Amino acid sequence: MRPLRNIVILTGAGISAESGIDTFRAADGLWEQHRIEDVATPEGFRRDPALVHRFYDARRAAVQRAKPNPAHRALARLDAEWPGALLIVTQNVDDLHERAGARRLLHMHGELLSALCAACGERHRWTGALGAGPACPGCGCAALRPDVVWFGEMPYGMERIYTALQQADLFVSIGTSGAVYPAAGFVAEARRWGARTLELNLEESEGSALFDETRLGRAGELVPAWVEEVLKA
Ligand code: BV8
Repeated sequence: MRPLRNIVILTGAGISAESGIDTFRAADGLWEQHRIEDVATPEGFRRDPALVHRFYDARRAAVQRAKPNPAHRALARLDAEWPGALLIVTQNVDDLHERAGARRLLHMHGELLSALCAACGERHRWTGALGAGPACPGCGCAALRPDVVWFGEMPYGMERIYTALQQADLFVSIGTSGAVYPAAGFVAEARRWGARTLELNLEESEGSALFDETRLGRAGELVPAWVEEVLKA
């Protein structure tokens, strides 16, 4: 077993569940009678921008009322104390990891608190609503969209993620159903490069068979215990 130096952690909606943020499965992928896959797509936005803005404006407001939970805080502690390489790749668009203090963090599916201008490409921190078509602070066009990666769009940071997976000694997946690619393929990629793999989740996921170890339970309990274990080892 090679020494544990480089860690890659993938988080999903399950790590924010105990902060009161709905997971996608909890809403069983439905929102206002629309499948998430239909609302969270460029086609869905073209078809009905007001509906898609309602979906994201509601989530952007909810996230600002939510607080990081012990799982977010435990990963921030690991980030501060781990001497080796660490990368937290989150599929989540909330800002709870950074509000807990995580630094070595990558939002592969974008961020709710960021607006992307479809006209000039600039990104702006955004805490309010986008539904009323505010002007882009950069170019003045009313072309701001949520800065999130929709189905059919290329996730952010893929090169940095694959480089980290190649160098990983340990890959840990926390609170994700393993239903969405390319994130769901990271465990297989990590194994290909010889990493050990651990899953911390409320229930078996679609990828559980690919993990050396799966611990079932709530992230708020499993993650602090695991961080304690790793820092003490
Ligand atoms: C791309 C941002 C290519 C927006 C999101 C057929 C086969 C394979 C792939 C595809 C296919 N057809 C299409 C695809 C590709 C598609 C895809 O994977 N579709 C799925 C539906 C099959 N993927 C894409 O389109 C991706 N892009 O492939 O681009 C490309 C190539 C070249 C050039 C251009 C493009 C982009 C996907 C990103 C979509 N955006 N989010 C937003 O947030 O609104 S996805 C969104 O859903 C999340 O980000 C996340 O990734 C996913 C939901 O997953 P989870 O986070 O896992 O959440 P979920 O609710 O499912 O599960 C929660 C888990 O937590 C559960 O297991 C539960 O048990 C557990 N849990 C609950 N409570 C707790 C807990 N665990 C611990 N403690 C608790 N308390």
